[in-house]
Amino acid sequence: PATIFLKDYKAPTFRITDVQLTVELGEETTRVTSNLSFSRNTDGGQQVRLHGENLTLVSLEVEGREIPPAEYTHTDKDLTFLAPSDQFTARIVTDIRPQDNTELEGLYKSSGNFCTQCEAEGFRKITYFMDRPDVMATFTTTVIGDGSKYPVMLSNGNLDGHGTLKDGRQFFRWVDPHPKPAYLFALVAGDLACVSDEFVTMSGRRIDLKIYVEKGDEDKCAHAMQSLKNSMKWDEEKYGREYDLDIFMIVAVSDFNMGAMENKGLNVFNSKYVLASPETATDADFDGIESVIAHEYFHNWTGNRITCRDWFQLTLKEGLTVFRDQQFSADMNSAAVKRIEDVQRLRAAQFPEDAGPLAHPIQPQSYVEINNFYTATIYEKGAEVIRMIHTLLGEEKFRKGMDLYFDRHDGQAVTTEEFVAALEDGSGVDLTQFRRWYTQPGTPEITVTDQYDPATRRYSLTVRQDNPKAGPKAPPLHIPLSLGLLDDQGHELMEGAAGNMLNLTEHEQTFTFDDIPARPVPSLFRNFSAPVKLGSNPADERLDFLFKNDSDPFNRWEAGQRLATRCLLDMVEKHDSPERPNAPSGTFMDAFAALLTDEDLDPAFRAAAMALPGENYIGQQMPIVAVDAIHEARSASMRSIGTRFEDDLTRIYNQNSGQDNMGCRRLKNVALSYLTATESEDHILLAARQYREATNMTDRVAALGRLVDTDHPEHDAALADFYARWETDQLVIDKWFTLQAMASRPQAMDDVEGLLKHPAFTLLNPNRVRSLIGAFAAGNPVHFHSISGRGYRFLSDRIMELNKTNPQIAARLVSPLGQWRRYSPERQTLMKEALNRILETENLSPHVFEMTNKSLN
Ligand code: HT7
Ligand code: ZN
Repeated sequence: PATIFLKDYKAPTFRITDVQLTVELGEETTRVTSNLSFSRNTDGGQQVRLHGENLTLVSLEVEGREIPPAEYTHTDKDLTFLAPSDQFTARIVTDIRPQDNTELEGLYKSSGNFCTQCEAEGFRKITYFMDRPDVMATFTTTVIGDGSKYPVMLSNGNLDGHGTLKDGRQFFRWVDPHPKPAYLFALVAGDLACVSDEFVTMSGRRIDLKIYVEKGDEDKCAHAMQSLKNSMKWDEEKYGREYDLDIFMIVAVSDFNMGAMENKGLNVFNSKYVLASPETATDADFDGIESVIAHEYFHNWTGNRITCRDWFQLTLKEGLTVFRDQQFSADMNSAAVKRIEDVQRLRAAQFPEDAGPLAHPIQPQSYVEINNFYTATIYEKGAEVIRMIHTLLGEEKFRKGMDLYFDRHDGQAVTTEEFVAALEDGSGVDLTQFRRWYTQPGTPEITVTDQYDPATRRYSLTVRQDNPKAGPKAPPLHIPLSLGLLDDQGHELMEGAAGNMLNLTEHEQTFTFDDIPARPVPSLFRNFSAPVKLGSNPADERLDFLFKNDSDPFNRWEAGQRLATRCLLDMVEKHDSPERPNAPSGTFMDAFAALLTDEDLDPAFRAAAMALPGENYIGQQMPIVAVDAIHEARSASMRSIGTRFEDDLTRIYNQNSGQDNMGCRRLKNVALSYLTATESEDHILLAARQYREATNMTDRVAALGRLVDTDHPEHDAALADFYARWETDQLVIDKWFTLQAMASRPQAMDDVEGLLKHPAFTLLNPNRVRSLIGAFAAGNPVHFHSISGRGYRFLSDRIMELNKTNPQIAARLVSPLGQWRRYSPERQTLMKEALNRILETENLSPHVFEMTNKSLN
């Protein structure tokens, strides 16, 4: 397959300025009639090339004249003809078969309803078009079909009319006055229920809000609707952005490749990010819904009104919008806990990506298949880059820069360079060096040494940055280092508890601080002020001190995690030696003990601080991941903490039971995880009781998760009960698959293979694939990396099967195998064997080819 390069970007010769689309829905054939208005954009000849895939061309007319086949060229990828003049119209009729579309891109069917997914290049599977984001047109869409089967017919914009045609078919006409690229087109038709509300904008306009769901799910939309209203209000208050149509619609579908899609005025959502009730969704699900609803809504300005010039600019809209949704969730909930979760996510997905064969800058230079570039780097690292701009400019100047960006580029398709220039011009802050973040891959590694001279009362910090992935000659990045200095009582030594912001711009730089009465303890990169790895490892005593005293909650949590990581790594290192410890160090245990009695802490923060780092994270700290030793060290630590602090943990468990509060539930369930780790009968029965008596899904799933890892009779009983109880709720059954996919008990691999044959399992539903196969590969290190190679074969077999029906989803499963360099030689061989098997598959899609081929590098 061909590689596409950023350097080859050329503006289109012609633009399409208006689209009049008629879609006649059929059970066999769906007919799409497209009336296009073209106008010249650049010099460059008369040739017009339209993208098109899996289409049957019925007819082509230009300026009202039917064009005979001799006058156009037609391949399986495009349609080319000559423009008669600088401005002209064309009418193209095509037939498609949405009912056969298992790739879930273009127009397809989900649970009997029609829906679309056009980002990135799906519109070309509906009709011939200049399917590139810098071609922006107004759209009028008429949907026609059988009103008894599809009473609801939706598209982008405002409703302009509906009725019945002479032949009895129903039609709905939608007009979207805002020019948009084709990737934001959407169409939905089906027998759906609707939940309505309204929002009055800051200028007093009344907006209809509609959430469409399958019948019977109406009672699970309240949280999504409230999140939408909160998002609309927040964007007005924080960024001065008002909604711009008369109606905002969300449709929940059960077959969806990603989380959701920001189509103009008609967002299509994976039902996982809409439907929730306390009985069926966990607290984490509720948070996920809030942030995804906000994310898609915020795209209306950062993505839709101002879009990307080309797909190399994807982070322009995605990084910025993730940053905005993170800010929103931080404002709605605990900002500290939100920041911890965002950093955990970055470290879990983006850091390995940036250190492995699939590393790329947030603005890539080339790609084979754009769908493979919806990555943690583009999204999560992209958001960190915007956050650093926010930190460097400060709240007020950042807002000025954003205001200028919106004013200057409204209605345009732009580059990240234009974004940074607007931020620079609006704020007056020079971002010349900062721009390197857009083109350098890799996670910078920071080493810090400090010195204190009591005679001069001068303290100095020498900070060094290296980025091995970017190569030894890579120029230094501009890195904001938020710093606090604490005295031996834990008091801040510098103005303002938020600390000082240092600008690290050289490879190595020394910062000095005068009038420091005694050697301070530095608190570095407060609130995780830059997406870097801190190499230097302070002594346990210093970490313990920061854990107990730092006023920055992120760094307080971080110090605890570092202390825990150090202990766990020590246990791993001594795993095969006679002095193998079976518990974390005394310093860690004392710090943990302090948490158990600190009632002043926010319960959610306390829960986050009490949780041990996960096995994958511990593995990331080792040059070669010692899979089994890590698992044993972590399990032994859980067990020893549970045994040593049984009374305190039981007290915390009891105190926080029966409270209708997310933080309390989280804290209680962390306590339960330590208690059950002891494997004592009493605590297993406690989990079983919690499972049975739970009044919400958070508690039920937390308890089931504990039972799934045991051989106790309650294991089978609870799993059977859960399935029987929720058999008809697909989102809940996904949880049932995931819990089993992540179990570490010895027979878990047999269980996972057996689940493939379960009647509820299907490779055609992406949520189900993620719930079993994705969860196994990413969340079950012991079995996935089993030295038998069974886990790798299991994954590669599924990728090869999925390659035939849904290449996007297949390709997304490849990356765990790409981490082979981080494992022992035996595992490396097996992982590469699995990758090579995939590469030898017949009819390999470009999606899977690109991911597999790069993963072997
Ligand atoms: N902008 C949306 C991306 C998306 C997508 C991309 C590829 C294939 C399917 C997809 N569905 C949605 C989602 C977002 O970031 O908001
Ligand atoms: Zn997005």
